[in-house]
Amino acid sequence: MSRNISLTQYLVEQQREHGRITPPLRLLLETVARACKRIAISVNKGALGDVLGTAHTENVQGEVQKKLDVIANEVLIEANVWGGHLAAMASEEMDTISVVPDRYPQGEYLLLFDPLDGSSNIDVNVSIGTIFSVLRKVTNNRGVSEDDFLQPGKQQAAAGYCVYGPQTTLVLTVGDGVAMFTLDREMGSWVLTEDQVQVPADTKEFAINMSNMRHWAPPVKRYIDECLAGKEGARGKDFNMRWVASMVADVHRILTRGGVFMYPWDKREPEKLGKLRLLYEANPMSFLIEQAGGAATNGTQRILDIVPSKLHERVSVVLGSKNEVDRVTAYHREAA
Ligand code: AFP
Repeated sequence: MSRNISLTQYLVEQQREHGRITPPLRLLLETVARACKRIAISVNKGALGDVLGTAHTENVQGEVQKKLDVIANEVLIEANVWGGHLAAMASEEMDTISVVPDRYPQGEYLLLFDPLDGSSNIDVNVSIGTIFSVLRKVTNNRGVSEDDFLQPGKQQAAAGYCVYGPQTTLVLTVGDGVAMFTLDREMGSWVLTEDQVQVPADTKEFAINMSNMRHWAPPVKRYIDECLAGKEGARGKDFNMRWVASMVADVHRILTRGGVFMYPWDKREPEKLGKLRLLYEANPMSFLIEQAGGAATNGTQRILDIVPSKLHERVSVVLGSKNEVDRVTAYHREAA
């Protein structure tokens, strides 16, 4: 059982005893955690606040924005812009990067986020979440540009998410394993409730949107068909299926009890490499999963090794229990 210490104490220990983080990174993570508390308040208002429904605007992906998408994005920007720990931010909800204005000091870190993931679940009261990723600005040229963000996920300094569900839980890695913090609403503070989270290497649970089956590539269809064949089939065991349509909720389940999550490329729009975004969805989730002993590939390549070419680049995702991810990846390599 973990010591029920606060997020602040956890981060101070990571900074002081493990030398894993710098004071500006500690400030960044505490600021993001505080912003997630603020987002949770809006999310929990539901129909009692003016937070449901659409904002009647579109984001860079051409998707209609929900009011909470816009609220969450604004909360994260406003919370992080003044602290002096960041050079710039990037968001699923913004076409281009948001550079820290000259009136504030610029720091060495870059913050990327999907401010509210799972938007299709907002109005039906199903778990949603905020996903964030932290990179260092490695180029020492003056200023900051989109190119500074185009780093492979293995360069991340930290990553995490907050899931707004039956509990409000912040899940975080700074490269020293995965820690989970539950929001104590009476104190208004994050309390460490799990540390050194481990994903079981085997599982009997897969997560995929089955309605897309006819569009999948053969290796994906082969893997899922074997799961569906159960005890009588090649796998010799029965499987269960879960699909929340909130990546945060599906990944949280996998970090908690194992499983394999897949959003693969499919032939509906062949030029699109996948639905999920590399920089602020797949990379942070892959960092967390690998830090917990799991694996994450795009079917053939480790996700954290992919060098991005565009800010809003998409990617095919297979992540979770290592032995299952390895099997799906092997099927793709055999097919290739
Ligand atoms: P939204 O934020 O647009 O609801 O998308 C959520 C998501 O990016 C990811 O969180 C889910 O795993 C996936 O899309 C669900 O996609 P489908 O709705 O196609 O199943």
